Amino acid sequence: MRLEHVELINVEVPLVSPFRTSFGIEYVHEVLLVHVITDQAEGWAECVAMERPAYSSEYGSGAAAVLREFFIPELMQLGDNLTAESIASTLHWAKGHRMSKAAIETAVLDAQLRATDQSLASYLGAVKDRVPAGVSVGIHDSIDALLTSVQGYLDEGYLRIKLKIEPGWDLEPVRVVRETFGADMLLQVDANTAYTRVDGPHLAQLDAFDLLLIEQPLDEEDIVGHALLAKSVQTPICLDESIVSANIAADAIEMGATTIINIKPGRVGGYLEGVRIHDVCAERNIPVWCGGMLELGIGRAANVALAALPNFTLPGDTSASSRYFAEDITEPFVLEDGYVRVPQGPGIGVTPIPETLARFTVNTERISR
Ligand code: NPQ
Ligand code: MG
Repeated sequence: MRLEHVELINVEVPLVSPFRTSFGIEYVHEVLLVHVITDQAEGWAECVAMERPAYSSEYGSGAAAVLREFFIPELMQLGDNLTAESIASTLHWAKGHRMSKAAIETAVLDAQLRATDQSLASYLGAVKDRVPAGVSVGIHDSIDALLTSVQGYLDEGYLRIKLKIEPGWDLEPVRVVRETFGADMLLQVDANTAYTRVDGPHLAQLDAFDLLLIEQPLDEEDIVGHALLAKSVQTPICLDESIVSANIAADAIEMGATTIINIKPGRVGGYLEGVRIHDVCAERNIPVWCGGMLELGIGRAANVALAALPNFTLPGDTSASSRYFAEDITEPFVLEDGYVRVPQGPGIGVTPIPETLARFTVNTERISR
């Protein structure tokens, strides 16, 4: 396949409500889309870098820069030799920038699969045609407001609730949600690195609430700290930010830092590396689930395909589009009895609706061979 043109498209889509985590609050979702035009087909991907480097060191305009200046020209120079499977090794010289690598790899993979009329789900090894949906619930201004939100998501049919926590918003909201909605509800928490190693005894108080897991309590680089914490907390520790490759996943498991892993393809450099993490975890009896980065339909479609692999045994943050957006740029993903359907069409199975995409687009840059 030959890469002829790449469009870097900046879109801004309003959120249905502000989303607050331990690292900040977002009101409007600003995303970089990657649209590749090859000699055989077109492909789409969504770069999951946030506007600001708050979740990880990557951020939207930086992602566009590294794609424009380095990755896209290098892949164009491959001429006819481009395949999705060769991208990671071609760009291996470049340190980091995994979200940018994931975006270009996924867009090329989408084009390649469309050219051969295969779905991403079947290519990755999916074994399900629908996946259970969890929902990530932001930090609220009051317990009452939180309870109203959680009640709404349960009414919609979400099968698992994840509460965002931080120091000052942890034991009490978790206790009240557990007591209000009962022992049967699947409940977990995500700290997005808001705690430190001395917080072991504090976080151990969450053990009373029968949580599925505590996600990423400590700094992304503190894998040893998570191994230490796991000794003082009964609730399983699940790493998100720390797991940036299959090798790191294997090491973190070996050290006892994580007994469940959140896989986000963007964070680890793409869906192919995501599958490798899935396999590393399956071999070690470590369950995985698919994380989310507030994806639009383009990114959501690909995540749902990945979440259909066999070792994704916990509900993911694979919510319906309406969790974040009143209007998506693709046909929206909807909840059906708490599940989201796995796209079956070629490639990621969805494309942006041109008029809708145009309305949310704030800039388009075209890079040609
Ligand atoms: C997580 N996601 O699991 C992330 C964090 C997160 C669904 O909880 C813009 C872009 C805002 C990406 C806010 C969920 C974001 C973002 C939070 C990712 O840690
Ligand atoms: Mg997380």
